[in-house]
Amino acid sequence: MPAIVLVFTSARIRPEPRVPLGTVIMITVSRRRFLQISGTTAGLAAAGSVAGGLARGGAVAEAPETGVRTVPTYCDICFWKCGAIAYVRDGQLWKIEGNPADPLSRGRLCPRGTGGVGAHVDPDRLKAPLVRRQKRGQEEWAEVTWDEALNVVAEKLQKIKAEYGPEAVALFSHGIGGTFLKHTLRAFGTPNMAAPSFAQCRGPRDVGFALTFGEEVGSPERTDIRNARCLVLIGSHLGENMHNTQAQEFAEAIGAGASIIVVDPRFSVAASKAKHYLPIKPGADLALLLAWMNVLVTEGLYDKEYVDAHGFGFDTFKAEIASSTPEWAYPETGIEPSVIRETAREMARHRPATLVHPGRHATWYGDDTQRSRAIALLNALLGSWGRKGGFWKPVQMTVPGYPYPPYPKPDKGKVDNPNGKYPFASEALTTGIREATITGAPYPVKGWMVYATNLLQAMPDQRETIRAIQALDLLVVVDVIPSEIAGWADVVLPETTYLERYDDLNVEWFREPFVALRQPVVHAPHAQKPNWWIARQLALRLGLGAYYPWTTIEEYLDYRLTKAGLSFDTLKKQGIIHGEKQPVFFDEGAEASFPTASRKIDFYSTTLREAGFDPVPKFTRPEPPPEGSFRLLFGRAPMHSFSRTQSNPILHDGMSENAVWVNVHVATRLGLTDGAYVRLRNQDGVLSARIRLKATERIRPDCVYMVHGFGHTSKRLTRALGKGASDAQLVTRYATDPLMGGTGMNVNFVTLEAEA
Ligand SMILES: Nc1nc2c(c(=O)[nH]1)N[C@H]1C(S)=C(S)[C@@H](COP(=O)(O)OP(=O)(O)OC[C@H]3O[C@@H](n4cnc5c(=O)[nH]c(N)nc54)[C@H](O)[C@@H]3O)O[C@H]1N2
Ligand SMILES: Nc1nc2c(c(=O)[nH]1)N[C@H]1C(S)=C(S)[C@@H](COP(=O)(O)OP(=O)(O)OC[C@H]3O[C@@H](n4cnc5c(=O)[nH]c(N)nc54)[C@H](O)[C@@H]3O)O[C@H]1N2
Ligand code: SF4
Ligand SMILES: [Mo]
Repeated sequence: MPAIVLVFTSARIRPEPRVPLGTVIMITVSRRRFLQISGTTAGLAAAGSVAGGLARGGAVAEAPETGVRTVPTYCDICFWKCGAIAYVRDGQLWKIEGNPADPLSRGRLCPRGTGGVGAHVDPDRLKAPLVRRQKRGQEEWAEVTWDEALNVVAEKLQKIKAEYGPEAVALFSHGIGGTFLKHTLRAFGTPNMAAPSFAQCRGPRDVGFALTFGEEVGSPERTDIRNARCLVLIGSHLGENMHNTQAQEFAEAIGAGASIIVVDPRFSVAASKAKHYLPIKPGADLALLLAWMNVLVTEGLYDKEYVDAHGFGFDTFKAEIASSTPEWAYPETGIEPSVIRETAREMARHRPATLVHPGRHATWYGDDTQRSRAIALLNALLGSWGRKGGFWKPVQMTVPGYPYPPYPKPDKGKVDNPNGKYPFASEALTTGIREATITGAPYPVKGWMVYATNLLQAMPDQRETIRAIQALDLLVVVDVIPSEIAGWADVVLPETTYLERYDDLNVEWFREPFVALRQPVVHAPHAQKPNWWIARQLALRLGLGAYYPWTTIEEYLDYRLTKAGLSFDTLKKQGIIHGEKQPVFFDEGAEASFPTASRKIDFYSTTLREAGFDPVPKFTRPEPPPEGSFRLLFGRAPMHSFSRTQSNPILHDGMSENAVWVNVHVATRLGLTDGAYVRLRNQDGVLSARIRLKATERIRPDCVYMVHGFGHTSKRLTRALGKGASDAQLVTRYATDPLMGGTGMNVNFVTLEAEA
């Protein structure tokens, strides 16, 4: 392995030979293959087989299925949608592998995708529809039939509509499975639907890039990681953040000798692969970005030709960043001026194949859109947008939608962002709907339908979420397991897992166009039903049958594919159909268009100026933790997705609890020992569940870190209950981004208490 140069500045951090908790599968084999993405958990997966083959549960009694069959589909353990091939042996789900024909998985799944078998066999799964029998939140229900459950929901929705109008019903949903419920609720007449993937995740990034280049980064991100010669990761902890394609391309870039620069207060897995590691003071990234740009401009290292051809307002931008020198940034960031200069020059050396990764979970400090805009501007200076090794332009196949009658036009506008308070909120705000539910303004919200999002773990300030729930007339949760949000529901509807259902087509925006199919591999083991069936049955009961001219989803899918000139049968066999390659880089003939106000790359944004915001990003120092407190940071582990996989028996075995990372010198000073249980108390007095302490040199002394998604409190999640602590519980404070309403959640401070 080539030498890895580690740059340590103010923080006393040293790399640790030990692999961090939760990264057991990150085996350092070689530079090329350090990320063991493929079949590492196949042995575990094989152990998970239970009854549930497609041969069971049919109307006609069939002979038991024998032999092995394979079914192509796409994964849903996270939202990346990797193409997979599921194996069924003697009627039982056996294992899942990557589909080699799929550009997202490229034949390999991440550990979570491989562990998808566990979602099917999880004994804690919701099995039948439930109707609440006790006070909200007590998790006491009666099992009912689908007819009874859907009738209750339809009746209550009609009552809310009659009293307050259809807009008083809101839908929270995450992922492609929400498509048909959205359709039903649009037909019902509400415009209010939101996902945490905007205001709690990528919203500021997409808005920041759109304000600069006129286009969003999107998902999957349009990042050409595999061709990057220099890759800059600012917080993006690829390798722990297991978005499969990106993790694979990251390994490929390292294998090809790309220069890696990692900026993170914590020595992440990605940092261990870096040529330069910058342990930044949390929240100071914008200062670093401005200083980097200052160096590129003052030393004349930026792509002048590209900026001249495509840039708008460069001279004003240059004047604005003139004072943001590395010396100015040093006390803010803790990164020495020489290091800032050296890394800026490194980026310039490899341009335009230098990719400053835009990140994904960008809701950190409340100034996130401006920080993301600075990342966009740095890429613009390096000329990487539209260039190989930078950002490609996504392409997509044309697959027409199903022709439905037009939706009714709601009388009232969307409830989440009254009077355009957040002028650049390009998608709906979950927190805005929550606020309207609590206050009744601008108008009352009385019903929530929640699909595949655990709002109690995903939204900041659980107390506010519970307050909003208490103000509702109806809370319906569609989930696969008894999640925390299901625990508060009036009606719980059990969905089939992704391995037991069709979903809508994935007509992907990617560097090559393709369409992928999710299809049933095995039968649902109990009374669970797929989302399309639930959405359709609900529509029928709401008198909206005209919006469901098809009776089965096969009819719907066949119609769409036929219209596109594609064969449903072929797609069922292959799981994927490729479209024709198209140019995705400017040099190859992709159009260099920038749909901003100036039709160019906005170095200076008149759009922002007119809305009363800084036209060129400016740094504001984040509030430091009070003496004796630490900033709470959080992130991902390769074995888990958010709060959705901790009860999955296979993934639970891979990592059963999280730990809190604390700088070893801090731990020693506080008399806390590695591996012992502690509790965290936040600035508002909220005390966490007990969590193991990981005393390490791999984190700055001013912050602590934990993996998100643990600390479940739902009584019915028997395997996950009481294991580890929840960052979400401690996020009682958030800083709202004034541009687009994103909720910066890295603004909570905690103290540590030894567990007796
Ligand atoms: N295994 C797995 N992979 C996933 C997911 C999952 O649930 N599980 N979820 C997917 C989704 S939807 C998303 S959005 C992404 C999220 O993944 P990313 O976008 O990569 O992650 P973030 O949560 O923004 O960043 C976490 C990292 O930022 C560092 N950090 C914290 N504060 C700061 C700071 O002030 N400055 C800097 N420079 N770094 C900081 C933390 O130490 C940590 O290493 O992961 C995706 N991939
Ligand atoms: N404190 C804190 N908050 C965060 C984050 C964080 O790191 N820390 N991360 C943020 C980010 S980046 C994002 S993208 C969001 C993610 O937020 P969410 O999308 O809400 O993520 P999960 O918490 O995993 O909740 C998913 C829910 O869907 C259920 N589910 C899984 N599969 C299915 C299915 O097939 N059908 C149905 N009906 N339900 C299913 C799961 O059981 C679970 O209850 O959270 C954000 N909020
Ligand atoms: S990244 Fe992993 S969990 Fe997500 S879709 Fe792909 S294989 Fe599944
Ligand atoms: Mo996310």
